[in-house]
Amino acid sequence: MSRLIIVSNRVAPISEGGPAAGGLAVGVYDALKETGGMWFGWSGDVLTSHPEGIKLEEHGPVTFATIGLVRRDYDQYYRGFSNATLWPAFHYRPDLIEFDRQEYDGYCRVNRWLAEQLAPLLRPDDVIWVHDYHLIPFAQALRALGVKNRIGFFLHIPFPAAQILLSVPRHRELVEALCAFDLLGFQTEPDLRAFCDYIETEAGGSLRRDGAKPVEVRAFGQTLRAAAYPIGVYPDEIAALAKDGESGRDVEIVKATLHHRKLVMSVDRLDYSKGLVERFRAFERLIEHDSRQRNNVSFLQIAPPTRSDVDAYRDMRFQLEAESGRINGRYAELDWTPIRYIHRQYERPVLAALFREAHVGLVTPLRDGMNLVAKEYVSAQDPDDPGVLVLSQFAGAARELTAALIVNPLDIDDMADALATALKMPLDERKARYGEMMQQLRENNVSVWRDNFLRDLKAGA
Ligand code: ADQ
Repeated sequence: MSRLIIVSNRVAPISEGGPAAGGLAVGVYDALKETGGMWFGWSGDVLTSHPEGIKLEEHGPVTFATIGLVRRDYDQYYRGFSNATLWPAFHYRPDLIEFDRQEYDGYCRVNRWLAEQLAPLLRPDDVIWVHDYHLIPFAQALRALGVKNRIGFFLHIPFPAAQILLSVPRHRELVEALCAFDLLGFQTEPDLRAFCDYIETEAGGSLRRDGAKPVEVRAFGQTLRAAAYPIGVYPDEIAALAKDGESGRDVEIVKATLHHRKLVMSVDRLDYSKGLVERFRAFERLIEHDSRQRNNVSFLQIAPPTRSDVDAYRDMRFQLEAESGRINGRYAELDWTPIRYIHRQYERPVLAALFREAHVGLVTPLRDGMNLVAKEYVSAQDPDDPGVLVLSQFAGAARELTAALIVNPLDIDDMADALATALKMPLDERKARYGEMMQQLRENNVSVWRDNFLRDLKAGA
């Protein structure tokens, strides 16, 4: 059996291969354990001088291969082009794009350097699966080194409409680099369509569709295939974690401080794509318009800061702190704080147990490739008394979780109305919506995502 080689910007710590880990880490690690193989990527360390070489750690049939980055590489490849240019552009925020030619050069240079580190470790029949926007030029870099293996790419974030992508300088080079992969995977059909549209209208390429099979793409002298593979979770494992955590300390504290009030809950990385300001205002609108909700419902937002060395993230953090302070100042009572806004990471079992306590999961990104929190919230519910998911139409997950209350995250009233509907939804309706979504989550769990992608990647050989 050929080995699987996973390449991603960060390598999940080995502890994340356990039951407490996220869907992606577990799904990918399971596949690695089956076939044997390697997970290669940045160690997360920022070094003062170039590393001696790759650090290899064997765990059964899986090798973890990691390497540090020097400060300049980190600044240009990771903080710069990946997170200050590609991330905003791909999340439909051209107004936030910062472009610097040296950062772009650094991005390409680090991709080439990473490819040079990996190439000597490869065997001829290895299958290589590269993840996410940090590594768009990776296949091109491997091909330049003579690597002939099958190489697939999965984009975890949205692929933007052609008119947005045109605002990224060097967009054509990026799409040409994508065409060096054998298979491209996107989260949803609209992402796939956006890519295909660019190929036809901007790259002068052509497409061939054959039923449900991946689309065949011809562009830049290459032939490759592309399809949508929505990423999932393991819903039953999350349900078990949530149930086990019911009597945990954190859950007890939340329950005790709620005093039987209802709980609306959100969990996100602190990112401008997640729509947090609009969400705070929607909660404010709910308590502003319906005074009976005051003192009857609390909103818990858990959002650990990320990428705080990128300006747009710092600005957003200040804005959110000001908004939550303003709303709490306006409505709080001696024994009630409307918004609890917490900047920290929680263990997955604790999050799952808190999701189970929450009457409403409020997941309203302005754009999101998929959004696993929406899937985790539904999975964690008590089947006999499930909560209600309020979900943005712009999360990839909205295409599958159609039994959620779907909202436009820019329409504050729409979100406030959905919150009011969710908070008073009768048990029968909650159960019916939950049942429909759980069935969908079980049918398309993270193994299905991974197996479909790897089947198509190998089938083209
Ligand atoms: P993210 O943008 O990070 O992922 P998401 O899909 O919600 O967004 O996944 C985040 C993961 O981190 C979830 O498993 C969540 O439980 C966890 N998490 C978030 N906040 C946390 C906290 N405070 N403490 C602990 N854990 C927390 C990118 C894309 C998404 C896509 C995923 C997977 O942006 O659109 O769904 O990859 O493909």
